[in-house]
Amino acid sequence: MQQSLNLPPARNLIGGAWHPAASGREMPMISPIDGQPFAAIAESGPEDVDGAIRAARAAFEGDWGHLTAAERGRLMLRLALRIEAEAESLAQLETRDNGKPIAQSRADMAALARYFEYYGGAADKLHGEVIPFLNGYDVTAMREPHGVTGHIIPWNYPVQIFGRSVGAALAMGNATVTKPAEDACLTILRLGELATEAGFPPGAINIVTGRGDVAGRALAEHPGVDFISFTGSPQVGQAIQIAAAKNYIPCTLELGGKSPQIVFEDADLEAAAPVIVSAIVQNGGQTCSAGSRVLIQRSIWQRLTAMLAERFRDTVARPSGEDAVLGPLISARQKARVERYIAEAKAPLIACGGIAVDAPATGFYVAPALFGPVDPQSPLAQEEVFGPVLAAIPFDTEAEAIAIANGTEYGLVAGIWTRDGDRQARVARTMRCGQVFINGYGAGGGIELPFGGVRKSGHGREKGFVALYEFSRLKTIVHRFA
Ligand code: TXE
Repeated sequence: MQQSLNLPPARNLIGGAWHPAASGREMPMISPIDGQPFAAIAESGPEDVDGAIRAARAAFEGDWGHLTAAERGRLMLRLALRIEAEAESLAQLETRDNGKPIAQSRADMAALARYFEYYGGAADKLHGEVIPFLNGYDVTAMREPHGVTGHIIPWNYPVQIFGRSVGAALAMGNATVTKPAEDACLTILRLGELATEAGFPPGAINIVTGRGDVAGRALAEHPGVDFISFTGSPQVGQAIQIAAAKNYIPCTLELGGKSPQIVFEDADLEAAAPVIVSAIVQNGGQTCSAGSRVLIQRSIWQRLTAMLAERFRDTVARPSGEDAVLGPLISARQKARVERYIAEAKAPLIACGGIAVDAPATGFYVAPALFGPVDPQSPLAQEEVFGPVLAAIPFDTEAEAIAIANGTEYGLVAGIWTRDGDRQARVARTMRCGQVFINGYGAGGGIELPFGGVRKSGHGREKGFVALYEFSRLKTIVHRFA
């Protein structure tokens, strides 16, 4: 099993070479499928992070920084092809490391290749401007890279989040240091190997593994970093923003959500029901943009909850197989967290799914659960569970639906289901969040679509062309001529 997985070394990628942690320490990687250790990673400390940041700075001031935008883009396209060629072995590794069903891992690898294709193609497309000013002056505003960018990445979509943030940063010419999550990071280490094979100069892509509160913290607080991209919990996001403020640098924060889907009585329920269920079951509900609340107009409450219940009962958590849709959760800690929300739910359980008989008892499986009617102010409707748990909430009027939808501290994504075109436009504009889907739900949407939140869901936009503005800064050059 292990040989066919193509395991990366328990080392950090620093300056183009693989180094063990300076302390020599390693930490085990546990597979969520059976709860057993199957690999190891370097348990890095501040000195390893410091080495990676120095290597990135040297690359930025050296070979990498001297490439033209077109040359950077070409390297990224070459990496996209390497990823495509290795997609199946990367997907197998991801499923073992993360537990997600193999179909989801394959989709993640396709998205990863697409990120490098998209941002590789965009590397030489972001132009500056010439600004009309006084006579005798040429004024240009040009985009330039920040320098060394830090990327702190969670375990739920390791390669997609690497693709969207490191991809955009590289396109703009930054040199990068990534600290992947200790719960799932092996595919990111493999990517480091593929990037070296694709010809990236040493130091353009550095990867340092280890604990968040040690290696992650060292990266966030290091004065040698010019920009931080963070995806993870609000608590850590706040610490990242404070660290960034202390160093006077910008950051993007993507911190999850409690995203609503509002279903009005005139909606196409046959189309809505499967999408609503998959938006909370996909990746075990461990998706920042999971549709974790469904707001249902009271006149269709019985009909739609019955349709959702049927699908929940049919959904079984299983060790990955070709047709699996729900796998284990990432860790014993995450399983305990989700089970606590289920046990403490004050609302009636409408339906739950199952756990397959061949799922190892030591794995981190949780059966999906549908609750309702849920009090919109209760923890189940206010807090991010990050598991396959859907809170159904009834409403009577459009105004009430909007108030409930916007009534949490989060604001990442919203879904609206109605055939009424005026209502579609009206409600979409009132949603306090970064992305709205009408008669569909894309769980984060495509690579081309700007993505990010408001308030506790974070700030800044990644994905799409606009991310290139985040990962670069503007310099105005005023040239007086005679
Ligand atoms: O997140 P953490 P956890 C939410 C979700 C989940 C909860 C906890 O609700 O249940 O957060 O998950 C690194 N300085 N999301 O504990 O701790 C860590 O190593 C610097 C939503 O896994 O925030 C990892 O690489 N870095 C989310 C990353 O931060 C630190 C995805 C995320 O870990 C650090 C994940 C520190 N002090 C969780 N402490 C989303 N937006 O999709 C940890 N890290």
